[in-house]
Amino acid sequence: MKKVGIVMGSDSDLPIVKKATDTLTAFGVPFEVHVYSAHRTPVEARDFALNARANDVGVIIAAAGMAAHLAGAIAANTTLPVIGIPCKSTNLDGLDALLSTVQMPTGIPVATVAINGAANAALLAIQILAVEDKELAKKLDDKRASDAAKVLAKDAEISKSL
Ligand code: RP5
Repeated sequence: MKKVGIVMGSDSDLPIVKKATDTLTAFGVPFEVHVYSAHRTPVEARDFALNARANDVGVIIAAAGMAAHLAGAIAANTTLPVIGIPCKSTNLDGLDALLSTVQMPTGIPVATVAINGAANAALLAIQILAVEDKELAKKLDDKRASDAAKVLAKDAEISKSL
């Protein structure tokens, strides 16, 4: 199976990114994690993107806050699918990162998840890998079924109590 390559702009993003690594671990999907910044370490971020396909990466997740150029900068240097996680920071509640991640110019797409949406970023990465992997697709179906069962259990509980 191909790996998911995860890049975050700062180690301060790790508490958010952890939800992605936990999700990938739960699905048994291999990943590698790096701290590379589009602004502070542009050369390393670029090299990671340029070499990702050769390094057996199938999908990239890029997480960054503030003027979060990271996912776009990575996407500029690879044709692997790139999923951007806009991270919430103190001043603008993540709106800054959301807009700079989602508003990519035509030709360089970034699949942007919600602010701090790291679990969904991992699930989307898994869904991309599952296009060619029936076993992984089955795990996704099982998770959907188990999530639905939890909601229906809550529905039954609430209906009974009110
Ligand atoms: C971004 O700036 C990082 O992704 C992080 O979300 C934000 C702040 O970084 P630190 O100053 O905490 O290292 O590049």
